Amino acid sequence: MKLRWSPTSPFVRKVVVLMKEKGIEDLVEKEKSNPLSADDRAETPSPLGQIPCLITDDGQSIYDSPVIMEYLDSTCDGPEMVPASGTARWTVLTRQALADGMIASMVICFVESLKKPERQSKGILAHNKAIVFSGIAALEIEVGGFAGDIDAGTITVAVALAFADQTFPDDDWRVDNPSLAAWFDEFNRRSSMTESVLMDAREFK
Ligand SMILES: N[C@@H](CCC(=O)N[C@@H](CS)C(=O)NCC(=O)O)C(=O)O
Repeated sequence: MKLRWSPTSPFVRKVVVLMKEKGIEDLVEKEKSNPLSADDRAETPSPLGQIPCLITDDGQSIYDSPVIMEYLDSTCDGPEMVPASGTARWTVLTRQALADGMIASMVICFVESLKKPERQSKGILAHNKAIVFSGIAALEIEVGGFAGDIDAGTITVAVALAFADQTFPDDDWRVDNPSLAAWFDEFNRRSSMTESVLMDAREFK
């Protein structure tokens, strides 16, 4: 299998953390792709041109990150990351969707930040930042229910919180969300997280 990959993408990072947690990283060859490069986007088999995109051994393209995670979970050995059925399944997938939405809003903030200051939209930045902090407030209430779980939901939450530190360095979400902060502090020490820290997309060539 091949993964269209970049060390700058939080959506790719989710997949990488899952592969490390399942112990299957060796099964997947990483192929570098810069999401800011039109040439690289054209080479990605997804018609959306986005990463992550997984290419299976028989040539099937699988995207986006939740689908790749579920594919790897259901076809490879290792601890289960997406429960197969029941309430647990919908809880994990919904938690993943919440954190994915937060990441998508932060990607919008990042793209906005690439513009000259006078061309940046304060409205777009404020709206998307509010989405992220609303997600964080919801997770602060939920965290007692998922502390200790390692699954597609908690992996995505951890990647989103790490990306919030990178996206909003001057707004420490930990101040108003102490339980989530304590959970993240522990999760973030896992080798799957310390070995997959993102680099700034502005520095990636
Ligand atoms: N919903 C997708 C989002 C993927 C995504 O937005 N990837 C970004 C990189 S972080 C990308 O490839 N952007 C390039 C583009 O949209 O042109 C997922 O979960 O995989």
